Amino acid sequence: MPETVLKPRTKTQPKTELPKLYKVILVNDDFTPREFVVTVLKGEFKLSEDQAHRVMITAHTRGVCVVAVFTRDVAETKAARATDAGKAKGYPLLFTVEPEE
Ligand code: TYC
Repeated sequence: MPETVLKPRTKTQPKTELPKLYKVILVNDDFTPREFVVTVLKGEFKLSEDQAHRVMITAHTRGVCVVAVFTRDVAETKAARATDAGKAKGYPLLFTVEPEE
């Protein structure tokens, strides 16, 4: 009697690696005006007035605040543009980038 060959029931999923994500972090300082920080957060990260204000206050009181998470290129470009916006006005405003755990 010929053996019955069973087809495996599981479908093989194509392996598409998810891109690693990076956090953009806002760092507090004693000089940049609060309203300017809010303006940069709204302009560069498309946060609402309310979101931008909360992020700014969190960085102001705790020292740092995660603004948003992006792929590496986008995170680095946005952090650099936002930091440069402060530099252009003579402020030490700083955005850094960290890989997500
Ligand atoms: N600490 C600043 C001030 O009192 C405001 C500020 C908040 C600056 C957050 C930077 O990431 C920052 N004017």
